[in-house]
Amino acid sequence: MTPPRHTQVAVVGAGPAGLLLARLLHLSGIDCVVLESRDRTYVEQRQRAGILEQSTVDTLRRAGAASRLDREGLPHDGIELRFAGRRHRIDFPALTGGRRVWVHAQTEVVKDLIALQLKEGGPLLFEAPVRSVTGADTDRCTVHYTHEGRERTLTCDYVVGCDGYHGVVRHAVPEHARSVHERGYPYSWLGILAQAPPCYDELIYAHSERGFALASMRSPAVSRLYLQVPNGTDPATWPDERIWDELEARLGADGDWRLNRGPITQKSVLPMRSSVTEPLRYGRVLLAGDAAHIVPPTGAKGLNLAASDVTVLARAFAQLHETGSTELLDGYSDTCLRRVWRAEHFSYFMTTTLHTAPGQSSFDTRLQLSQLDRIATSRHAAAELAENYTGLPTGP
Ligand code: RFL
Ligand code: PHB
Repeated sequence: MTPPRHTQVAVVGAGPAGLLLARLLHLSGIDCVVLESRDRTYVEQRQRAGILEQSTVDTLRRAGAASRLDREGLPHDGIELRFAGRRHRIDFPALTGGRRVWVHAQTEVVKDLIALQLKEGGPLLFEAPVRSVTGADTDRCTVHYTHEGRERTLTCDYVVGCDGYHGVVRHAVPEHARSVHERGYPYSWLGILAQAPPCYDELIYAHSERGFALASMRSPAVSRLYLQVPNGTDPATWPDERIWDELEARLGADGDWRLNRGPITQKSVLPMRSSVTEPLRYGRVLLAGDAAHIVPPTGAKGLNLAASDVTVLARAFAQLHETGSTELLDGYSDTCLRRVWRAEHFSYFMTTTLHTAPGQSSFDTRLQLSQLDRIATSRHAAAELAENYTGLPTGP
């Protein structure tokens, strides 16, 4: 099949942001073409997020992409904080007026959205890397990409960069028109996937003198676990037994608590960064998801922010399509950035409260423990965490 030469909306990137946007546009009768640089297997296997907020689940349901999520996803009504030998549960519905989250792997969301797009949606081209986008400030943009060894172009009314943190679409915005706000962290996560039943029925976020640890899951038979490690750590220096021993030491709250050990099927080190590129729109180019902002994973916000950006954007394109009004599109950047900055703050807060920085002073550790004690003893402090974790409703 010859790829189309023109479309209404060109979507660059087939991660959760690009795929969900394409689905929502299809449901509004808007033409789009999705261009993805990697192959389908790679995109479907990339291990990433595991927590979906209520509003992400609501959007996936509205998009008709939640049947497996509704069968296999695990609703969670709380998380456990462990610190200073104490265990404290945050009860989400009680603190937020009924909101909760779902444990459901990003890989599964992506597989279902790809299957729907290929069956019902517009063209989705894999192994089609976009090189550049031109004409952002003209009436019509051009996307330059490669497919099956040939240089191709796609003209469109709008381009949406859903091409992740290392994407190219943001470079279509001149440097004078964008600003980047960034922050690094002096630690990374070693993440594993293990064939072992989860050690607990909710997620455990643990502060410890040895560093942060997180116990999550993918299913009743598969655990997903993370350990804080120094930046630049080679996963090969962490044999399986060392990982299990360290997880047990950091997560253990009392003597009789045990982790379920099992074969480790995946092991990788993930650096952490906070970054926001502003604004999210320049002329006919828009940015969504990790292409515009990233957060450290401690607040479980990245995928959910990507989903809320494209929910707002799809509504704006639907308004334009139906009424000719650009009102929502003109407000897209401001609407999203408000939520983005809230999530940036929450992710930064969770990260800096739970991790131990190299050379951290005893003063800073006492402040962290005081903050955790406050969350454990004040309904207001716990509600603040619960509201942020379960996510704010998607406006406007
Ligand atoms: P993605 O998923 O990076 O997808 C971008 C896509 O664009 C393609 N691409 C290009 N295509 C064409 N031409 C080019 N020039 C291109 N350049 C890039 C890429 O191949 C890719 O397919 O961005 P998107 O869609 O914005 O989605 C963002 C999420 O993937 C990300 O925010 C989350 O995974 C973050 N995250 C979490 N988020 C949560 O909400 N809850 C969590 O529990 C959670 N846990 C996590 C996480 C991220 C992690 N890592 C690996 C950083 C846990 C981890 C370990
Ligand atoms: C995950 O299950 O991968 C996960 C859960 C919670 C986080 C980060 C990652 O904060």
